[in-house]
Amino acid sequence: MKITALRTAMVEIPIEPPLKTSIHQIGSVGCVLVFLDTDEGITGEGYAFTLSAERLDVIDALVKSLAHVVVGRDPFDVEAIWRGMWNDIHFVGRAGLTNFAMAAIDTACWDIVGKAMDKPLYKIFGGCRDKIKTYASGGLWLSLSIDELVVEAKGFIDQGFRAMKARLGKPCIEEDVERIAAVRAAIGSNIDLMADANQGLTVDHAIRLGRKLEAFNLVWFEEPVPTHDHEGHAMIAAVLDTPIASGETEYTHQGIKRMIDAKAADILMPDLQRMAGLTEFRKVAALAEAHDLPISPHIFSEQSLAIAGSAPNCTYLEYMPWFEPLYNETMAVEDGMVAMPDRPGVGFTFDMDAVERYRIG
Ligand code: SMN
Ligand code: MG
Repeated sequence: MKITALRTAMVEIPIEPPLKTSIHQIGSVGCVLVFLDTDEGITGEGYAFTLSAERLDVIDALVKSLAHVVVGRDPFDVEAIWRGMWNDIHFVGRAGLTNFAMAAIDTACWDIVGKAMDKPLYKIFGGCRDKIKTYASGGLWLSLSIDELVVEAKGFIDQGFRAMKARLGKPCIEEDVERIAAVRAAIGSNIDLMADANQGLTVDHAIRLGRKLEAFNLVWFEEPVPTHDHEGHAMIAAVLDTPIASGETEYTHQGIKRMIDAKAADILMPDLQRMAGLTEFRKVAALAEAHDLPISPHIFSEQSLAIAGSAPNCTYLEYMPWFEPLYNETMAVEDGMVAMPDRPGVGFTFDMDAVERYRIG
C-alpha cells in the first residue's frame, strides 16, 4: 500500500458566545484538515488546530512541507514516517507548530492503518476498555456569571455527564472560591468536579487558592502556573492534597519526561498535536504508566479515544465539543461514559458538507 497524495483544507468554526480563560479569549477555532490518499482507495484523516484562524496558513504550509516525506510511503510504516518527519523538521524546531503538522499527518497514517485492517485503533493498539469516564469541558468559563455557571453545570448533568471542569483565575481568590462553591452546591457531592487555572496564577496565589478549594473535593487542580515552571508545579503539588494535573502545552516525551522528573504533576495531560501524533502519544502513555502516573488526554477528544481505549493508566477523557460540527459521527455520553468507536481507524470522519460550510482561505 502506498500514500499517493496529501491534501489539506482550512476551516474556521465559530464559538458562540466567545469565551474566556485566565489567559485566552476564544471566538473560534481554526483547523487544518489533512487527507492522505492511497493507491487502495482508502483516505486517512487528521487535523491540527489553533485558537481563531490566525497563523492557520502557517500550519497549512508546514503540513504541505512534509508531503515529500510521506507521499510514496507505505502508511503501515508509521514509525519510519514519524522519524522521517522528525528529521525533516529538525532545523526549524522540534516543538511548536512543526509538531502540530506532524501530528495531523501521523494521525492520518494511523487512520489508514485502521481502515485497511477494518479495526478501530484502540483495538489495534491493544484494547483495555470499551468505554471511559468523560468530563464536560466545553463550559464553566471565566466569562460566565455565577448564575450562568449554575445553569450550565445542571445542564451538563441533564446531558448525561457525571463530571465537569470549571475555569479558575479571577484576580481575587474569594471570587474563584465563591464560583467553585456555587458549582459544587448545584451539582452535589456525587458529581466529579475539576478546575483549570490555565497557567494564570503565581505559586503563592495557587497555594492559597488551592488550600481553600480543598473543601470542594476537586478531582484535580489543573495548570496552576505557567507550564515551564516545573519547580513551581512541584511545590504546589507537594503542599496540596488535591492532585495537580498538567502537561497540555508540553511537547513530545521530552517535555513530559522533564515534568515527571521534576514531580510537577500527579496527573499528566498530553495533547495529541503537541505529542506530534498518536505514535509518540502511545509512548508517552507508557512512560507515564512506568512512573505509576495517570493520564488524561488534552482535547482532541475523538482522536484520543484510541489512547483512552488502550492505555490502562488513562483515567478520564476530556469532552470538548468544539470540533463536533466537522464530523459525520458523534461521541455519545451515557451515564458519564463515552463508548470507544466500533468503526475502523480513528472512527470519526469529516463531513464534507460541513467542511465546505466552514472552509476559509
Ligand atoms: C484549554 C485551553 C485552551 C484551549 C483548549 C482547552 C483548557 C483545557 O486548558 O484543558 O480544556
Ligand atoms: Mg487545561
